[in-house]
Amino acid sequence: MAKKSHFRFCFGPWNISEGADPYGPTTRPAQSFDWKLSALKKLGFDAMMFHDDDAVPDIDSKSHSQVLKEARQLRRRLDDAGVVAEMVAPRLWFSPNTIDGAYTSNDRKCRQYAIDRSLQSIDIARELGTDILVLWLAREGTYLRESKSGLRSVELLVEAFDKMLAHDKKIRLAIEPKPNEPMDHAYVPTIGHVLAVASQTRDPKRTGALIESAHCILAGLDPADEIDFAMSFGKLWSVHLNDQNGLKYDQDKPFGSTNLRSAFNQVRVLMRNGYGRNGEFVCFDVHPFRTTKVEHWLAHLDNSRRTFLRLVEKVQTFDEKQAQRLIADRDYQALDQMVIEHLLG
Ligand code: XLS
Ligand code: MG
Repeated sequence: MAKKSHFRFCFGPWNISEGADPYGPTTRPAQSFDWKLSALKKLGFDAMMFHDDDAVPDIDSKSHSQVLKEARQLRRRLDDAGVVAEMVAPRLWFSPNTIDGAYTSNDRKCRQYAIDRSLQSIDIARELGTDILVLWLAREGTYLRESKSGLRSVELLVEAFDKMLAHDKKIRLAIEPKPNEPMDHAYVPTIGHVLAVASQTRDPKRTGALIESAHCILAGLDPADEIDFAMSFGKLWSVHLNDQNGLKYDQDKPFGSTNLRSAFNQVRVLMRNGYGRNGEFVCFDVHPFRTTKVEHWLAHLDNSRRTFLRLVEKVQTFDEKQAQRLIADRDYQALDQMVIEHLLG
C-alpha cells in the first residue's frame, strides 16, 4: 500500500487546448474559463497557472487599473472555488511588439513594452496571491545568429530581471529554459544557463528555475539530472512535467507517455530531494492529442496525474537496499534489470 503522498497538482487553462497545429485548425470548440475551473476541481487538482492574459483577457487593450480590477475579481472566483493561483507568466510572444524578441529585441520601444508587461504581470501575481513569476523566454534568441549579439542579450536579460526584482521585493522569478522553438536557438537553453544568468542579477536568491521535462529532452539532456542540478542549488520552484519523443517539435505529451523509466527517475529525484515540502506544486504542461474527441478532453491531465501517483508508489516500493548492494558490487547490469522488472511488475 502506498503511503499518502504530499504532492499537490496544477495545470493551466491553455492545457485544455483546442487542437490547432501549424498545419490545421482547431478540432474542438473553445471552452469558457469557468468550465476549465470546474474541470480542474472535478479532476482533484489544487492550483491553476496563468499567463497574464489568461488572468485578464485582451490585456493590451485595458488600462492598468482595469487589469488589476479584473485580477481581483479572478482572485475572488478562485477563492470561492478553493483553487490557488500557482504562478503568473507574461505572454511575451504574441504581440506585434515581440516579433523580434521581448527583452532582447533590437528595438528599444519593444524592449520597453516587454518590461512594462512583465511589471504588470507582477502586479497581477500580487493580486492573485502568488509570489512566482514564470518567464518562458520564448523569443529571446534568433533565427540567424548574425542578427543579435549574445553578450549584449545576456546584459539585456539581466537588466530586465533586475527591474522586475526591484519592482516587488517579494516576487521570485522562475525562468523556464527551452533550447529552441519558436526560435532556431534560444539564449537560455538549460538550467545551467538559468543559474548562471541568475547569479548576475541584483538578487540571485529570488531568481530561480522552472523545469519542463520536454524542454530538457529537446536540449538532449535528462530531465531527472536537470531537476537534481537545480535542486542542488535550492532553485527548483516549479515543474512542468510532460513527455517528448526525441528531437521533434515541442510535443507536450502526457507525463510518462514516451519514456516511463525517465518519468520514474523524475519522480524519484523529486521525492528524494523533498520537492513540494516548501509548497511547490507538480504542474503538468500537457496537451490533448489533436485527434482527441470532446468527451475525452481532460484525459491527458487526469492520466498524467495518475501516472505520477503510480510512480510515487513505484519509488516507495523500489528496493533501495538491494539497489545499494548491486551498486557496491558494481553490478550495474543487475541494477538495470532490477529497475526494468520493478517498472514491469
Ligand atoms: C512553452 C512553454 C509554455 C510555458 C508557459 O513551450 O512550456 O507553455 O510553460 O509560458
Ligand atoms: Mg512549460
